Amino acid sequence: MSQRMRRISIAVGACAALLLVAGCKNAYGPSQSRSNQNKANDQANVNTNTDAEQLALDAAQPFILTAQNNSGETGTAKIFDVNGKAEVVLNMSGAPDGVSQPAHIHEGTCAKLGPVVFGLTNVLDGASKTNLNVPMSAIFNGSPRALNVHKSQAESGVYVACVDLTGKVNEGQNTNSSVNANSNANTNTNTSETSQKKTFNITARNFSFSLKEIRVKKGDTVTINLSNSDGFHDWVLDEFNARTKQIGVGSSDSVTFVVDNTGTFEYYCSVGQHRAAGMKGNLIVE
Ligand SMILES: [Cu+2]
Repeated sequence: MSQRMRRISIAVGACAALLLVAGCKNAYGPSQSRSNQNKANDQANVNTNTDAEQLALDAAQPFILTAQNNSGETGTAKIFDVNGKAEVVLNMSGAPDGVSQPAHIHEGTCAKLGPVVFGLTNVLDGASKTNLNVPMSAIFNGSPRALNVHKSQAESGVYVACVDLTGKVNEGQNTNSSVNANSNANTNTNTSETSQKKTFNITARNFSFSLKEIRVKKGDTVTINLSNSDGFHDWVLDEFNARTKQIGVGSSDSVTFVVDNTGTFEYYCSVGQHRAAGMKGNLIVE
């Protein structure tokens, strides 16, 4: 017997007993108001993020959607990991009230959209949240991807906003620059200083670097040789203005810089949400 059936039968039983004495107009009263309360709770749950979800949402770097076809509709897309699965949250401004707008992640770029890879929850009054049943790496898999919003279900052929998720994916695919920098490592001919040339070989994959920590001394000239075994990545260290090209699988690129400050500095991959997905490490300068 379902809870509701049980509740009704109890109410009916109570009613039968009470009928003799006082009638039972109010026998359903409490049951009815509880049912409404449950509905309100269900509604609230729809809009309530878990703590982990909220933290990930707050930490995620937004992709900025730009307007298309004079829609005046712009916004942000946040794509982040929640318990191993990707979640996508859109916040659009300039969206028409009460109009359900389809949204997708497509193959390709905003300039040249390919087929839909992932359908997202329709944008309604500027908001959309989708829990995709795939890991982040299924979205940021090295192929160009774009996220776009369509005008309405009736006019889904009209695009109103879009953002490229992976940037210029082909740039740097075939770079082999300075891979041999290794051979020059530690051949320091500088006689007047204690600073050294230091070279580190780092392999990138979805979503980590093979070195999580690098230790050097102030004044060192540091070379990072980045190679990529999986996905599409770069290596970026903002404080010393150092960054490799974004490279595809099997490619490599190098960057050389002088560390003129002590401290702990975070390096990371600037592609998509890779940094948030854990693609980072520390350069410690002593
Ligand atoms: Cu990356």
